[in-house]
Amino acid sequence: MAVISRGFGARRRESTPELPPGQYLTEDFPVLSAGPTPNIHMSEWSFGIRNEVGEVASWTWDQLHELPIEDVHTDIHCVTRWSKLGTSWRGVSLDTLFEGIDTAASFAMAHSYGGYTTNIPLDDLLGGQSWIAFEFEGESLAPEHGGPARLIVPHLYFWKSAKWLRALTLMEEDAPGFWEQNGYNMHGDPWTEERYW
Ligand SMILES: Nc1nc2c(c(=O)[nH]1)N[C@H]1C(S)=C(S)[C@@H](COP(=O)(O)O)O[C@H]1N2
Ligand SMILES: [Mo]
Repeated sequence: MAVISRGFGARRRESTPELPPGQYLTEDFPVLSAGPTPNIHMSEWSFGIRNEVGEVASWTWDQLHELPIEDVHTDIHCVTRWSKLGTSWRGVSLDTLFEGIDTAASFAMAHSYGGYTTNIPLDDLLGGQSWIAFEFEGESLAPEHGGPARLIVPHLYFWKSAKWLRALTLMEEDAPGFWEQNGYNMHGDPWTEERYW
């Protein structure tokens, strides 16, 4: 038993050095949703950021598209152990959206249409590390993958990348989101395997 698992692990690491520990490569794009896919029309869509004193900045779909749009090429890693390398996205950097935001908070809660939540430190959202993405591989983001727009925070496990993103609320103290209340890690770095508590 021990010999077999040791051999398997070693072979996996040699063949794919770019994978975080315990991950395997997939070519397809699994859909992982805790509930039904919400149906959101562009004309009703908006995204808002609420700071810790309750001030809200918000953008309509058209306003979001007037901001600088970036191409993002990145690997993604799901805590259920699949990783996908070299994915292409287009969206707006959270750095751009935070330009006019006055905050001393250190954490954000992402809120999705449909009710999903996930918590992320601002140190992981800012500095060129996260985007609101609305295109995947040159096409509009499919509803099951979070369209019209989702958060991507690709350096953390993919459960932090909230699909159908609706708002970020900024918090001075960290608080658990949906999966975090159910045992997932508050941070979620795939390279140090921050999977669960
Ligand atoms: N709103 C919402 N966002 C979500 C989820 C969800 O259930 N609802 N699942 C998370 C999990 S666990 C993963 S792995 C990724 C899956 O994204 P995909 O379905 O596009 O592969 O979305 C994350 N974002
Ligand atoms: Mo996941």
